[in-house]
Amino acid sequence: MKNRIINQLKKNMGNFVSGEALSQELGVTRAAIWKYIKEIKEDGYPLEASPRKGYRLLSIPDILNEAEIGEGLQTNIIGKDIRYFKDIDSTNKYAKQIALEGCPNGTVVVAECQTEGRGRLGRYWSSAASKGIWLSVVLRPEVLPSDVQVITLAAAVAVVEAIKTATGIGTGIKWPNDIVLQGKKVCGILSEISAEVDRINFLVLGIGINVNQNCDDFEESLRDKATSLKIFARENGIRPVNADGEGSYLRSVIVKEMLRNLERMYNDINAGNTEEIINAWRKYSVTLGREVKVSYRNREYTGTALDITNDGKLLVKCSDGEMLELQSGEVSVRGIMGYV
Ligand code: BT5
Repeated sequence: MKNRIINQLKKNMGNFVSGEALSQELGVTRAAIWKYIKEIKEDGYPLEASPRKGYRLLSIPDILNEAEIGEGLQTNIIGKDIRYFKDIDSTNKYAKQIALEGCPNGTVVVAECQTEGRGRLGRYWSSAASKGIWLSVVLRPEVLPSDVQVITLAAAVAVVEAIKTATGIGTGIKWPNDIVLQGKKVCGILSEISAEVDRINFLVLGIGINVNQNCDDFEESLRDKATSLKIFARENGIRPVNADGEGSYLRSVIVKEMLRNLERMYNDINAGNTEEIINAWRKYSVTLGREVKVSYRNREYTGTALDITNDGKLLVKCSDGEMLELQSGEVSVRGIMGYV
């Protein structure tokens, strides 16, 4: 009901809608409308209330709730069920919990703020309130556990393409799945899997995108390695599209694009078509063709990143001629010339 009221207010943006009209249109009492309006205000919608004229929505806020993401979302599986939180410890943690309880394939968990956002290997993920996209998708893919890496690569491609479409900004992928802008990280992806030997129970794709942070929204230790779309646009004189007058991007536009891209690729992967995804990944990669340093099984190697395999492994030709085939998780790869 709340979403229906929000939609009515949006349809009449800038104009008053009376409580009477809302209650008649939606078939609930005036008292119920009043209760929902109070909640909608608390959710952050800028509403003006006039005792005689009713309620007026002044602008569309940058909120990632079901009403904003769900409206015009062009998917059939991903995001049909959206769980929205103002605060949560970690969207991945919650997503794993509901996946175990049997939530539908494609359920999206999204939060304005994470108090315990996590990176890979238990590392910390900075998740400033309402400045970024902190989101997890529960998937139940019909592929073997050994093929799961391709889904993580697909998520990176989905993010790069969504950012490009929504903002015009071109980003690059650092293997396996960091999204970077001028050598700084703008997005990280954490995929966690529950599987048996020959079957995936579920996969949680956790995606963190820095959208509207200013420099001082990042902890000091991150300022030289993290950036946001807003900082990048400002530093490069880019006129923001899908943004407010302050240059803050509407995060829901990026989310919708990303979920749509992800679903397209998810369907391809289930149908066994991964070639296009791998090729797109190659196109956006900032790792391939570069000199890299690799820490692998307690040894350091220097070499050139040649390619990725069809199941997402990175091929590195070491300076002594040895070839390495690297699976994410077991290695750390650093560019020799900067952060690739
Ligand atoms: C990642 O890990 O890059 C995966 C991050 C995934 C975050 C999402 S948000 C929604 C979902 N819920 C979660 O709890 N997590 C996921 P990793 O490659 O290990 O990178 C972590 C490192 O990136 C840290 O050690 C910092 O150095 C750096 N870092 C932390 N916060 C950052 C940020 N906001 N932007 C850029 N770099 C950051």
